[in-house]
Amino acid sequence: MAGSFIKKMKAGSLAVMAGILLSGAGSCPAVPVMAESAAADTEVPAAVSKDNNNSAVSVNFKRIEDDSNERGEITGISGEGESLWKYVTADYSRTELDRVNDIGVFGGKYYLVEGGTVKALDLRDGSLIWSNDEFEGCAYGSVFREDGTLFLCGYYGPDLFVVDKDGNTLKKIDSFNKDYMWPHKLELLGEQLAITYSGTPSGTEETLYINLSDYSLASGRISDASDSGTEGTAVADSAVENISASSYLEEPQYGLSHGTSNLMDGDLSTAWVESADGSGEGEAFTLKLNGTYKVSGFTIHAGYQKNEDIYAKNSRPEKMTVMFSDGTRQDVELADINGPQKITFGAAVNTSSMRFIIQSVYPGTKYQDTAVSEISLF
Ligand SMILES: [Ca+2]
Repeated sequence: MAGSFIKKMKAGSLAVMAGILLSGAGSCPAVPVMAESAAADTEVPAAVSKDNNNSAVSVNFKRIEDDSNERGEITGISGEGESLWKYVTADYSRTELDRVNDIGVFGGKYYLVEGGTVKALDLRDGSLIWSNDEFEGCAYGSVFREDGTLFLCGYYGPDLFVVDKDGNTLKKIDSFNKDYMWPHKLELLGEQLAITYSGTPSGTEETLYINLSDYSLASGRISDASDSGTEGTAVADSAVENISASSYLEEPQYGLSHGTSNLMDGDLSTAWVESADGSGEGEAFTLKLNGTYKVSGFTIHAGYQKNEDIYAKNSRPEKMTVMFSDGTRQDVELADINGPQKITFGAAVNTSSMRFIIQSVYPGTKYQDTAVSEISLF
């Protein structure tokens, strides 16, 4: 496929090809969009202490910015609307992330983050009860557990910071999965914590689930009665919404484009062909589903299966890693056969996307390019 005159093209250089949205990791914006991510901000003006001694104290958080600096002004307000106290943070040089983050009121304390330090103020008089400088992040997601434990995520990390009601660090995890960036929303779901990321392999918002017993990455959400949607429904190929890829080969002199639409067109004479230098190790394509489905495995026609000759001349994937939307992965090894092969996972996975990453190849006799003619999910 790849003669010296053949133009190779990175998928990321094209916006749209053949109606397939390209949403690989390369499309992440250099400067993240922060709009609507500071969910905690909206809660504070109405926040009311759960402490009986201060049942009517609420807190107002105001961010004050000038050209180069920002600071926070926090005011405690009585039930009669009278200002009880004021706490003013230090001045911080402005960055693309807010340096002062308002967390909210819980258990007689008001919580904020300033300059990466978590602080708890006494709701009665605004005095500092404790501060913890180990977070070091900009908090765009937070949630309290009933016992006063506070969970935070930093937009640029850490992915998770856990501090108890007295200010002791319980856990800090910089990253659960290096392919998932920009966590901005936390939700407690019984024994699990859901972390929502906007920088993900699929290019769309995805959620990882953490087991709170040991802070390990779960293979998915533990289902409960409140689960809705399609989770647990067996997948069908019609659930595939779009397919993106790290690269694909164009051969304009032949009028051929080996894009991702070839992966599920039911035609063995067409194939997705990667176009990276070398044999394509590390190249990948991602199937994005229109919901969360139970996937038991896949059937693949690996290699360019137009005919025996073309199959032999091009490289075929040998070992592949399949990565799921919850960050878990399964490694599979394919046989070198010009025909279908069915791969069944050890356990079915609930997922909303699948990224197939080439780890090694059976080299082609003439071309280095690695191809896949068809893939189907079950
Ligand atoms: Ca095909």
